Amino acid sequence: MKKRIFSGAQPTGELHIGNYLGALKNWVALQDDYEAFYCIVNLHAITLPQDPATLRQKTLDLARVYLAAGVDPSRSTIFIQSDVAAHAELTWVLSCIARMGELERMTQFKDKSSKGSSERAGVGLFTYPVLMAADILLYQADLVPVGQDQKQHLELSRDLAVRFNRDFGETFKVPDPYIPKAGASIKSLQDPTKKMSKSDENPKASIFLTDDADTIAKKIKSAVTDSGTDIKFDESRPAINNLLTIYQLVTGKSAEECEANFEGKMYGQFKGELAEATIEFMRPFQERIKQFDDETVKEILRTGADSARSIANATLRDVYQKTGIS
Ligand code: ATP
Ligand code: LTN
Repeated sequence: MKKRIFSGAQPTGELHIGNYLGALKNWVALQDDYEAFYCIVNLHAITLPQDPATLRQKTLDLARVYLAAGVDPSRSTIFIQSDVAAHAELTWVLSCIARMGELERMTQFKDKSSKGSSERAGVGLFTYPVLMAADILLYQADLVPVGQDQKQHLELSRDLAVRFNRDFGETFKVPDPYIPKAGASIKSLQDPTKKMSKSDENPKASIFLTDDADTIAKKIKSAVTDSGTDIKFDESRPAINNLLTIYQLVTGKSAEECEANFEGKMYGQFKGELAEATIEFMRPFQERIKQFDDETVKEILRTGADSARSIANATLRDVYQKTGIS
């Protein structure tokens, strides 16, 4: 029996190369060895205000991104979170064993709830990580491939699984995170101390998956660099470190090969080669994304929801049984 993986992304904003290199790329690689579930987490999306028509469109667009990136619906299950009601139901049960204190410590909540004032923050934003735990635990996932920013949420999922198992008997698999060594936190091109983010108001900070060749080249050219001239992996020079990490991941070269390639070269030449390699890397994805029409995508999502539902409902039934809710 293959082990299971579960992951998801929110259908908000446009995906960037950080999402691709930190998450999607690994989703595609892992589907060879694991039984994979890839979810479009639209219930998470509404923890911040969304325009309904845009959300509906982005949900479909994100499924198209998964497919174009290489997630194969004949091997992996792709589905929309709200199509499987068990996600919301298990969230309620888990929220009854989660503690205020552990949710208050989540750094994403602190960042997204207008800096420190929880008075006006949505309750959904606060309980966001509990919904994420429900996503994962419903499928008895062994492994969860995510970027570094999700590590803390994953630890909470593990804690809730252990607590439930202790209180009600063995029910959930305790999932392990899968955080890639390189690419787990791609930084903003304009401020390498911040992660590249969909919600960055400066469009030059991120390379979006839909950017054309010219835009990619311009963004890389205007990326900030550090003082010094060496093009080497060096944590103390975060800008070059970030650009070199992108180069390494889009070319598939080893760290040593990357450094050797740029020995004695100037930043200008490095950026030129990085732009070229990034454009080449994105090209097949950008060709493929045009191939999936709405009807095909909807059909894949319907089939995906059907198979997800049968697994999720079995776990939920067990949970209700054990907690006396039946
Ligand atoms: P953003 O901050 O860009 O809105 P998010 O974490 O809210 O990102 P999702 O689309 O839900 O966005 O994330 C999908 C996946 O991409 C997650 O596994 C997340 O960890 C990963 N990810 C997000 N940003 C980066 C980044 N800069 N580098 C590497 N991985 C990232
Ligand atoms: N919070 C995640 C998205 C997400 C997720 C999940 C990832 C929701 N549920 C379950 C892995 C497993 C984010 O990246 N913003």
